[in-house]
Amino acid sequence: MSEYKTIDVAATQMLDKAKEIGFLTTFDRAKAQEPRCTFGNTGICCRICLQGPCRILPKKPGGNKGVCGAMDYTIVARNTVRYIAGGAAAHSDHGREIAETFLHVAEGKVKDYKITDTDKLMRVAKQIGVETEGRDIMAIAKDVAMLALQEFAEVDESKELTWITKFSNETRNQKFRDTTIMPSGINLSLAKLLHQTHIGVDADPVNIIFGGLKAALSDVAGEHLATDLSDILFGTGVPVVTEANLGAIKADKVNIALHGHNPLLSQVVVTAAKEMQEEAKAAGAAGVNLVGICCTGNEVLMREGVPIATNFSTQELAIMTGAMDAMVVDVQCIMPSIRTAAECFHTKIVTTMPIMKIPGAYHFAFDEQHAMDSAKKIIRLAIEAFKNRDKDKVCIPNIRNTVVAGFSLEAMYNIFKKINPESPMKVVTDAIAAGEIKGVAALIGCNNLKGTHDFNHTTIAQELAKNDVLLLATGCSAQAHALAGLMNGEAVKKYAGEGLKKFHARLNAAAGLTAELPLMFHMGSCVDNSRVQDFATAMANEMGVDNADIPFVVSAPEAMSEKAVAIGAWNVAYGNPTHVGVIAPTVGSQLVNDVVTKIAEDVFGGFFFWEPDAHKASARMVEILEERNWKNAMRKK
Ligand code: XCC
Ligand code: SF4
Repeated sequence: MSEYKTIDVAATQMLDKAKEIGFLTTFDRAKAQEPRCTFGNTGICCRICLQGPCRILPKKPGGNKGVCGAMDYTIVARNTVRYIAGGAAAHSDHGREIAETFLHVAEGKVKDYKITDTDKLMRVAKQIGVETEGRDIMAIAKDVAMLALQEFAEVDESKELTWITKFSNETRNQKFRDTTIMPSGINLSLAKLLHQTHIGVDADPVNIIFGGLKAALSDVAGEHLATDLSDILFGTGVPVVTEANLGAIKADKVNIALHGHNPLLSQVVVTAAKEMQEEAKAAGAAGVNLVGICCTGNEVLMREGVPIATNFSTQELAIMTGAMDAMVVDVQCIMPSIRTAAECFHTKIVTTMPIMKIPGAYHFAFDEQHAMDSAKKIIRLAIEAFKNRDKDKVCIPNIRNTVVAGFSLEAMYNIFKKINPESPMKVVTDAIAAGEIKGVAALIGCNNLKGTHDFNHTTIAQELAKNDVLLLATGCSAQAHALAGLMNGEAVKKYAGEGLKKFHARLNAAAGLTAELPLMFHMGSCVDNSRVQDFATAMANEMGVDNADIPFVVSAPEAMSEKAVAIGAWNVAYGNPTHVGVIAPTVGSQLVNDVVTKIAEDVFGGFFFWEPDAHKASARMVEILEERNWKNAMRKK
């Protein structure tokens, strides 16, 4: 075991190097923050108004409430749902930006983007009720764009979000209506939630949580339309074979990392890089080599097969290789410290979005009218930097693992259809009914240095696989598996139980791909958790039961970001048991904690559970799947 809190061998090597040159990484900073303040850690510190921070101090007279009289449950509930608002705002703003560009494509106003997947455009249009018969593609695209933008703008509270109602089944839609959490407009529900949690507004923790769930459903709509419109613009993922880990950085090439979340610019960088190989060669390099970090990395991996360099907690370490010529970042999960790390080397940090700048970094403002120009300028900057690279400082860990990725729901259906052309999802539900596999688990979310980097992700994956659970993955969790060599066919042989092996063998025989299917199906970035929920909804439809009855669990083994809280919350609303591998800051109020971990199950069928221990968490997930299978079997009798 490494002296550092990571299981990644390449990361360990780079942490040694960081130590040598005296660069303090996020691993050092995480240590410096210990011990944490108990009030903050348990959620009972309120900073919502300037009279605060107020803490709950039960031993002092008057100390059991905030200055305004807010009880622990109000404070905890407000803090929790404000995470959801932050997360949903991030996802949805990303979705809105894609929708804006999508509209301009439909109007013929931009030259660097086009409609790539017309089949998906037609499918989405039909699903959301846009007329397609005999109409021009661009007219259909425009209607889809307008509907997408209306999701944000709607203020009529009698309306319902299209991307919720049209992609969820009727039992869930009714559940959302009955519990008053069906949103009408994305912006409205986020603004309302901030209003609801202002000082002196809502004191009722249950009402606050329901406001939070409404915002979380807005998050689903923002994510789903981001995924749909990105697929239509850039193509829907198909299986690709590539590699992961720092060894994907090449000593003889101009290396550019694509980091962040929004594919609008990175996708164009991929196209530009193909055209600029010669320019790089003229500078003495063997070509341009792109690698991905975090979800921008996942986007370009799914569609273009760009290798993964690393995930969230180890982003600084990609720079420590000394061979990273430029790191291009857009939004979300970008540590400001990459700029400081870059100072030790020749690396150029390039920010690209108006809301995301880092002092001292280059800023190439993204503008859809000049996307290709910007992409080329960025690559030229990297080529220039390459010329200044200090060869003596280059040290790339010789670690790379084969990755088979690119499993959009469409790609998975294409495989399932070869076994069952009529009802593709029946391939999965039949295997569950036959007891071959126990169910499906989605491994999602971030890294969190309260634990050991990537340990929970990979341990839970192995444990669930051993117990014949079919695995889906997104986000930094997917990257953790890829980095560790779990996202390929070899890992199936090594870690899958007998049933899961049989299931995979059948899929492999049908799929007829050159590579064997991987232990977990990489469904994309975090906004692509909408694909995961579509998978679950399809299972429920196939089984003819409510979402809350399907053998399906979700795990965010190292959750960190506000977006992860939003995703977790809507998963619970959709009826999914949701494991979180860190203790959530809801434990400061027994009442709120009970609502989200127990009472939620009575209302939605889904619930949270906090379990930092990967083995215990896996055991609990297997138990949940078995229990749901048992109940389904009883129902049939
Ligand atoms: Fe960020 Fe999406 Fe979390 Fe990774 S998984 S740390 S949110 S990059 Ni989304
Ligand atoms: Fe304190 Fe109430 Fe202000 Fe929160 S809202 S900081 S509990 S006075």
